[in-house]
Amino acid sequence: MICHGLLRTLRLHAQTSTCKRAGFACQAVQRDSRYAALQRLDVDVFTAILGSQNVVQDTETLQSSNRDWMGKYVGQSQVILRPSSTQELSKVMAHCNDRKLAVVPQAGNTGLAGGSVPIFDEVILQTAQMNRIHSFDEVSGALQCQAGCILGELNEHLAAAGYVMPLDLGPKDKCQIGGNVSTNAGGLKLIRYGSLHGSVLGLEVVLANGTIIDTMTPLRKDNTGYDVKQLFIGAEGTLGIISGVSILCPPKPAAVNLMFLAVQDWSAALQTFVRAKRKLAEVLSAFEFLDSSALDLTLHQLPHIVNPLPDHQAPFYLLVETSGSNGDHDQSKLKDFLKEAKHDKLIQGGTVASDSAHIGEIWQLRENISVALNKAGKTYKYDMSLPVAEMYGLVEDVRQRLQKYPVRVVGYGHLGDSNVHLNVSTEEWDDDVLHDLEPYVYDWVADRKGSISAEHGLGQMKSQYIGYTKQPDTVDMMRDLKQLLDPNGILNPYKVLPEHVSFPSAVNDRLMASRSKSASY
Ligand code: FAD
Ligand code: 2HG
Ligand code: ZN
Repeated sequence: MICHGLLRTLRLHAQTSTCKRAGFACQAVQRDSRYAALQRLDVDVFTAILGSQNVVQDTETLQSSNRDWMGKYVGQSQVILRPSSTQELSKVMAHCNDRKLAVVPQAGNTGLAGGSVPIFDEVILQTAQMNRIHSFDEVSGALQCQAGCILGELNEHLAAAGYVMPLDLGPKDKCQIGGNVSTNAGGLKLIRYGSLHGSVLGLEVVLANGTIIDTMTPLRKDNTGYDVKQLFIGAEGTLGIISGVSILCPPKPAAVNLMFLAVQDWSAALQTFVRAKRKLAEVLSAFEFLDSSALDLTLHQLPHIVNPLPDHQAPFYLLVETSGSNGDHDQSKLKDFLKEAKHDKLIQGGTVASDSAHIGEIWQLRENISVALNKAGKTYKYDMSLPVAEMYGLVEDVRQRLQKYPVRVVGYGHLGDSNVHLNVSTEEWDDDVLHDLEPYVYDWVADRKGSISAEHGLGQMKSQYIGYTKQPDTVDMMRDLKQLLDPNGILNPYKVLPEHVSFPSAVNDRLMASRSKSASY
């Protein structure tokens, strides 16, 4: 029995190949003939369920919804569906399942792994109209809403009651809570509020066949068997469509300070992090970093962004935020921290922002690095979890490796979460650059037992590399779960769990050895 799974994975591995599309890797996928093509009859059924205004087929809207935020992945869908309620969504899914029409859920379409757009002619299922807030409990902090609510708008709603969402990320004015949960987004405050696996209390999910799974509890504790909602957090729309979210929100901090610090090397950055955890302790709410390459690129591409330290040149910059309930208390902690860090020569210089305009200005710099990269040209984008001491080594190594090319290698990310964003910026996609990057960077991460996706997900960009982080038996178990929940495979096909999975050579050798052993029985 055990070998069955391994053999299944081996068979898949034997077919591994990648295609090249204009200098970036994509899976060697062909449209799966299991899926039906959209017919007039389908459009009629959708129109009867949703009304004609919510079945969109105009060329301009189709073009923009088929294209991801980076302009890298472009699908060929012929129809966009916009349900307003769980019931409508359920009816649409039941029809798609009966007809074997493949479906891509799309929320704010800010995903960075190509998961939110079709590859072929999949139906695009947009959740934007499912944007009602059901309830907010000012005592417990439990918010219940539809999945299409925009993150920034939820924050505005909560502000009136003195609460805030337990996650924050650059595209907050576009991304939706359903998209956040489906990617298990990390963002800028994970160090403080933890992952969505902890703060999501319950979900309502519509399965591929239209069945509605309702776990929308406002309760923090529920140990009645399997915690089913966890399956859908980070599933990137491959197991079900999230229609409702129940989430625990923390009180909005009354006092916030943000430091922007220059440090001379990676070791000083790490020591500053340790010092911040010790000295700032419970008020520490963000610990981010960017290298000088990220700073220069962002200031160059986006002239409206302000350099917080115009008189300093340093290899690394840190954003260290405190959030608490008592300004004086936090200020005194912050002063102690800065005094020690300066005394021990950890930091070269810095500035402290305590009013919201100045704080916002500094966050703008950090939040716009990806926007600047998009403006600069094409970007090979990687999002790795690595042991924190080693994580910048990846950026240095790749910079060295790509020296011969006219590229800019940029490193930044969530130092406090051991998550580095390695970005290689080029004018145009380049096969040679790609060849030197992949699978090299994935091997680099696998060798250190890291993760090839810390927060953006696998989407269509990284799915074939899932085996560089997940073990073969785990991949097989994921396939079984997918088969159970979506037997026709209509939900976000070709993503996350592709037909062909690559494994690093060490895993391959083990699989081959185990296959020859089982063959001798
Ligand atoms: P989409 O992009 O529309 O969808 C993302 C995935 O979820 C797709 O696979 C889609 O099919 C699926 N999906 C969407 N809605 C549903 C649903 N209701 N049910 C089931 N599946 C669904 N990410 C981080 O983690 N941290 C960051 O700091 C961060 N910063 C970013 C900064 C910028 C400038 C940009 C452009 C992106 C950033 N991202 C970040 C990535 C992205 O914003 C997040 O992944 C976000 O959570 C995606 O939300 P969305 O609403 O745009 O989802
Ligand atoms: C961030 O932390 C996002 O800013 C985007 O996760 C990272 O574009 C990227 O590489
Ligand atoms: Zn990030």
